[in-house]
Amino acid sequence: AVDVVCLGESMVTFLPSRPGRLADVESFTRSIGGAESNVACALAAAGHTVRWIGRVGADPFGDHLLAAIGAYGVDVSAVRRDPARPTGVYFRTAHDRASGAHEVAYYRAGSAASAMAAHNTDPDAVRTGRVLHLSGITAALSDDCLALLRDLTARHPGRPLVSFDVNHRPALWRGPAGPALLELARGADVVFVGADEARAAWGLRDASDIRAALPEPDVLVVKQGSRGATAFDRNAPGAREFVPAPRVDVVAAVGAGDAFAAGFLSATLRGLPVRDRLRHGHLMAAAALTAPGDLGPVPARAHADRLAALDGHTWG
Ligand code: KDG
Repeated sequence: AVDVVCLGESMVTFLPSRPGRLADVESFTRSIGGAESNVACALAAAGHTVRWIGRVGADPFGDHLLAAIGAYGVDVSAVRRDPARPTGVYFRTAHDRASGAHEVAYYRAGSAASAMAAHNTDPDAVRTGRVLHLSGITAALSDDCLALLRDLTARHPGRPLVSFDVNHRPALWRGPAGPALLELARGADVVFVGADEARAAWGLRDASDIRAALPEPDVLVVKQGSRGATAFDRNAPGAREFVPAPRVDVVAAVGAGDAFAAGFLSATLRGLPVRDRLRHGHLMAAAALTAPGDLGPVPARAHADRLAALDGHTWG
């Protein structure tokens, strides 16, 4: 069994060569994106055994994703190729330091990944990890994808530890996302949600309100942007822990949440206490925030441990 299985859509990502609106930028560099495969790559780079399960087209971009994700050391052998549907693609703008705003253009409706369903997903490949990591993005891709996530978050004995990043993407939902995202989060063991997402999807204001609405997961992590993150862990003394985020000069914010989840899950697999899980989440996020792509360079484990052990100014 591998440490972690991540399931979701991966896309070829086009990063702009300069700041500006999508309507104005003329050239882009090809890269890779997709929340769950980002988590998979970061965890593999951090030394874990990881399988990514997705569906890509039988096209050159599908070839590229398999090669690029495989090059991180992620097992891509359970990824299916779809001869009838294309690999998803997305373009985004550079981070605007002044406003923090960015534009995203998805070309993924009807993509190969949107055809993921229980009947074409190998159940052994999905369930034979210690952790199964999923996200709310998949739920928005199609009815079949939503049904697959419902299946995978159903509680039953012997299932892997189910990790769920809410990843609210309003642009992908045709109806309201809130109820489905809440239902899926309730079925998970570890949940990641941004305070901004919880406000947009569920109208909830602070970490305590979010915990009150989501009491089921053993671990709930509320990410409070540049301020830090709060974890509620039913099995930890104190049950609630806040760790401030280190201050960084943001180059690109996209992918920081995935990096945070990877750092937190890596520390979880290593049995570290909740404070250190949060610190490792912040460190991976800082690496992603200070790199232009959706995936940042992952610090070596010994290096990350030294940074996580720093006190004083670093961790407030
Ligand atoms: O979390 C980063 C992702 O948003 C990005 O890589 C693309 O998966 C993606 C999405 O659906 O927005």
